Amino acid sequence: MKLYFSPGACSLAPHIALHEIGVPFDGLRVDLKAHKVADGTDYYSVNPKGYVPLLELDTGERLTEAAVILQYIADRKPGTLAPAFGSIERYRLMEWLNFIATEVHKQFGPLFYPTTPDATKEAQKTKLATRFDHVSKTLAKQPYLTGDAFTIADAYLFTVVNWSGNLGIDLGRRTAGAVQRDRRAALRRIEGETIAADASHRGIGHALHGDRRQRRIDGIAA
Ligand SMILES: N[C@@H](CCC(=O)N[C@@H](CS)C(=O)NCC(=O)O)C(=O)O
Repeated sequence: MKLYFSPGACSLAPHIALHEIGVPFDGLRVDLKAHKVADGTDYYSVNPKGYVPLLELDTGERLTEAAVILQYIADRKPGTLAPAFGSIERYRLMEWLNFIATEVHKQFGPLFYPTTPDATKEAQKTKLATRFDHVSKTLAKQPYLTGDAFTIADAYLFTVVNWSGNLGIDLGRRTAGAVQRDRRAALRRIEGETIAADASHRGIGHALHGDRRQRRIDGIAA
C-alpha cells in the first residue's frame, strides 16, 4: 500500500493506524502548496480532490477521505483498531469518526487562513471548545473514545488536537491528558519510523525529537 501524506496534516491519523497494525506501506510525501509529490508528480493526477490523505491499495485502487481510509486500514487486522463490521460498537466508532471529521477537523480550517476575520476565528474557537467538552466528558468515563481500547478514532482525535498548539482553544483537561498519554505511547511505538518526520513540525515532533527528558522517562535512548 502507499499512503500519500503531508507532515502534520490529517494524514497523520492513517499513518499512525498503519504503524499500529504493522502492515508494510510506502509513505509518499506531498507538498500541498505546490501540489506535487516528492518525486515531482502532479498530485492532482493522483487525487483530483488535491488533498491528503490518499491510500493506494496494492490493486492500484485509490481511497480518499480520512474516516474511510482509517476503517480500511483497521479492517486489514480485524479486532485490532476497530470493532467488527455490522456490530453496534462499529456504529459507535463511525459516530466518533464522523464527529471528528465534521465537528472538529473541518472546524479548524478557518483558524489557519490569514484572511479569516478575528470575530469568525473567535466563534470557531468557541464552537471547537464545545466539541472538546463533549470529548472530555467521554474521556472522564473511559480511557478511550469508544471504551477501554485505542481505536482509529483515537488516532484521528490525537491528530486534530495536535493542531490546537498555540491557537488558544480550550481542549478540556481530559482531552489534553489523553493526548499526552497517546503522545507517549506514540513515542514508544513509532520511534525511528517515517511517521516521526510526518509529525515533526507539530507538538508530537517535540516529543519525538526534542524532549530528551520525556524520552528517558519512556525508556527510549535519546
Ligand atoms: N474530506 C477530507 C479532507 C482532507 C483535508 O482537509 N486535508 C487537508 C490536510 S488536513 C489538505 O490536504 N488540504 C489541502 C487542500 O485542501 O488542498 C478528509 O476527510 O480526508
